[in-house]
Amino acid sequence: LLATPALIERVETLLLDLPTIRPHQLAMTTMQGQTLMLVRLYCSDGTVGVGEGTTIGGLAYGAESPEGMKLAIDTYFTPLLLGANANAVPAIMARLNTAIQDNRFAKSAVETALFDALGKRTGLPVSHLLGGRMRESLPVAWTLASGNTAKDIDEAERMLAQARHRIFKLKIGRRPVKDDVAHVAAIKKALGDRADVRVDVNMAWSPLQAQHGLAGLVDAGCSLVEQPVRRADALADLKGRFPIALMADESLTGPASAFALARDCAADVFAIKIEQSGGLRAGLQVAAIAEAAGIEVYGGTMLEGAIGTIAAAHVFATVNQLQWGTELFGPLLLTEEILAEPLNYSNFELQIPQGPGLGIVLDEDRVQYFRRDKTHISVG
Ligand code: MUC
Ligand code: MG
Repeated sequence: LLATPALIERVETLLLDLPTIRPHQLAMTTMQGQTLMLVRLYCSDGTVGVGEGTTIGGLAYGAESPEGMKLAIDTYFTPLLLGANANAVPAIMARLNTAIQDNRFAKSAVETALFDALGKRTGLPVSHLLGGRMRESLPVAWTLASGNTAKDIDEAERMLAQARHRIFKLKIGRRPVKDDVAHVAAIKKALGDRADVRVDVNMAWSPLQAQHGLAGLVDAGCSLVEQPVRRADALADLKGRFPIALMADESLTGPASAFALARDCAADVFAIKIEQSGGLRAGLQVAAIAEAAGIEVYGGTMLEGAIGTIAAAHVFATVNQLQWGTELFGPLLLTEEILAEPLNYSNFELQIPQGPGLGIVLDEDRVQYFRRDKTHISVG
């Protein structure tokens, strides 16, 4: 089956704009919607692979934006992809990594599309192409980020009642530290042992603020704090000083940074994200470094839509231990469905699809409807 090359004949990129169910407030921005950059690879055997790139608040989170990814793929990735043998995923990624610096989110989208096509070609789910599954479903956290304590408690109660989530990540770092700590304490008090409460500071605290913040979070009953400070050396200074798990997110930009963080004992937990790692296999390399270093693992999100979420789910299906579960809730933050059949979130978990490739089918009419450029609208 794979003896005959499947050549990449066409590369298509498009931007989809989708509203969020409510404003999503983080330390650095408030999101009202999400933009998905989709890439489709059309191969000579008739298979088509799809991948997705997202960011948070345009350029608010990092150096890539959906528009920038589209431009990079159209201008610089496409000439390297056209005519390449789509079966040789590692060779294509090596070629991209040699010719193109950084652009990790765009590379993750392209590698997702390559694996989706390879899976469709071979009849195997992406998780099987990556070595096989440890689990068939993933625990999924929900992010409380309405900006209002009472609203967040109501939202958490609804999630618990629906058996959708019992792990809650609170976005803090925008207000004074003591107000943030009071917000976390109020939510944890309301939810008690029914829920695990964690926070993400998105680098907003200085090292000194973090000393106060972590002490307060311990008293509030919070189990984990994600990236409270910007610098990796400041993370390392905090580690082990408070009885709360310290998780690296923004500091983790792929295997080399994972190695440095592990060497410097800078985190208890790694938030592994396929986009931030530079792809699916790079994400697995980060997981391998974590395992070797005795660092625990969490399946992170860049608030991807269904495609990026399921690509990450296939990766997290294969990691040995996933001590902190995942936060693969991205599609649930969007008002609009772009799949023919929605993802299955039930019993606090996301079921990993069984079909070939990513195992999902796009609703093409809806994809076309939400396209930013609307080139599908024919006049007359
Ligand atoms: C981040 O910083 O982890 C994940 C969940 C969420 O609400 O935002 C993201 C990004
Ligand atoms: Mg984070």
